[in-house]
Amino acid sequence: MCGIENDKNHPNTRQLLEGLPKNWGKWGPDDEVGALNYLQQAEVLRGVAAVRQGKTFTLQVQIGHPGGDPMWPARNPSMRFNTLDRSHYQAGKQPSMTGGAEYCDDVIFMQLQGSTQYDALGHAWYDNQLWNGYDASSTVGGMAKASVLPIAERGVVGRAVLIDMARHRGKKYLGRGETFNHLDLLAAAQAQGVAIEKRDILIIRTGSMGAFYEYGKTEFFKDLVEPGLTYSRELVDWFNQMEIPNLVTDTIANEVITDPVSGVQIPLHCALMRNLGIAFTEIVLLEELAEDCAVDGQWTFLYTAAPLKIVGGSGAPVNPIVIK
Ligand code: UVW
Repeated sequence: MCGIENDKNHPNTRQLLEGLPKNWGKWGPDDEVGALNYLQQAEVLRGVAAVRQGKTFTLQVQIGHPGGDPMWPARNPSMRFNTLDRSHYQAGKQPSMTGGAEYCDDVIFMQLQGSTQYDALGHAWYDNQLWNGYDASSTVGGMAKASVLPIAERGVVGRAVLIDMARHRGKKYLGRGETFNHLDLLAAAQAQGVAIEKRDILIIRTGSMGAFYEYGKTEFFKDLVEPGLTYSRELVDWFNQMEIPNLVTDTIANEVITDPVSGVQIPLHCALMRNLGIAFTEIVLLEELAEDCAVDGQWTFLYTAAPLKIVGGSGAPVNPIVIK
């Protein structure tokens, strides 16, 4: 990820977020899934009740797409290699199984934030403390606290609402660095004829991932400043009051990385993930789902996601499925 030198003209993250709500301790001193605790049986049933047509959509981008993966260029691209295929049998390096069966195998080396993924709640922090107050030294050599594993063990199921900010602004894709806030989300929801309800999983489309595949990797990453949510105290309060368990977007960072007002970087990772315990899901592909919602007018559905169970992981790939 990108980063800038600390600039004395900017407040630090603690100063920026001073006095804002924190959910530390709300679900006990050992909690590692945060606001996902809001998704109890009643919320699962609310999600199930949103299913009306039986249509299904998967939201993951492809890992190893020939055009490249939509991840920060500073991170290593995914590399998948065959360790066994037909060529090994042809070259006499591998005997067929008794009876003649053959098979192929492969390995992958990838950044856990290098595709559609759940971030661990401890993925980003400031002041040496992670979600729920865990010490940042617990991240060394693998996350001992607030890793992605407890999220993966639990799974995520609930009612989700899709807010199509790009469509709301009459655009195919939001522009470079184009911002929006919770009031814009509410205006878009109203225009879509849908209400964002308390404890909804909030899915926001900017069109960014569609742009990645349309323009190609080189053009997409040229001077990239992602569009997205921007920090304000009111926005953080709104997420807290709405008890949003999970923020899902089609951008790499789920927010405009550098707050245009304060200059502080990733303030929403800090205010929403670290302090409120809201799970972050990034790099989802929403083009097909959004098109379908625009046609049938159904913007809410059952959302299910099970990130991979990676011990100590700061994140894990996931292929969310929604059912309308
Ligand atoms: C950071 O913001 C640090 O990473 P990501 O966008 O993958 O959450």
